[in-house]
Amino acid sequence: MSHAVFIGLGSNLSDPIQQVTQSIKELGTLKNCTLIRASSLYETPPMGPQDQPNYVNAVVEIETELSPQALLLTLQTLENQHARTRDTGKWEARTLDLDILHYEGVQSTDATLTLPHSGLHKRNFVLYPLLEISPHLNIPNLGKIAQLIEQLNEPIPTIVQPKSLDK
Ligand code: A4P
Ligand code: MG
Repeated sequence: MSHAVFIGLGSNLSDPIQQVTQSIKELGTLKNCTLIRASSLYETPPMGPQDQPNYVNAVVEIETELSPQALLLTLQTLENQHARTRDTGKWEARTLDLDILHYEGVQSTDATLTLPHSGLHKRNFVLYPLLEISPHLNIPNLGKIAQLIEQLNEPIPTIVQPKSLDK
């Protein structure tokens, strides 16, 4: 059975636009996954330590037959293929970060996989791309994306690469 899943992408090292563009393509070629939609690419100031470059962020929707845990492992493998290192402090610069934002029908408070993602409603670089690709999405226990944007009350980040029509 196939599930709708939303994934957040972020990068602020080693040509972030290319890192994110390339990994959107790679997400579309994963076994048991189909890329449904990809947002524009947004440039956002770093959340956390400020002595790091701006990020490029985007969100994609996929359909997958992978379980949440199997998908997490698959995404971590993809991060590693992008030379992602994990020996730095919290919220430090990275080549590629792939977070599962929402997995249809699944809620979990497990620290290894929290669903929906614990930061989803606090990040304008997640909410605006989500609104762009799925304006009617309703997140369990949180609400509709437009409402979450209104509650967060932060401006839309700058689009650095508009959504491509041929995705
Ligand atoms: N984990 C739990 N739930 C999830 C989930 N829903 N999706 C666990 C993915 N992973 C999840 O992640 C740490 C652990 O979270 C994993 O072992 C997994 O089991 P990580 O990718 O190894 O490390 P991380 O990303 O540094 O940790 P963290 O705390 O998840 O950071 P975030 O929340 O990803 O934030 N500023 C801007 N402008 N844009 C950004 O994208 N990103 C971060 C990182 C900081 N500042 C940013 C951005
Ligand atoms: Mg992460």
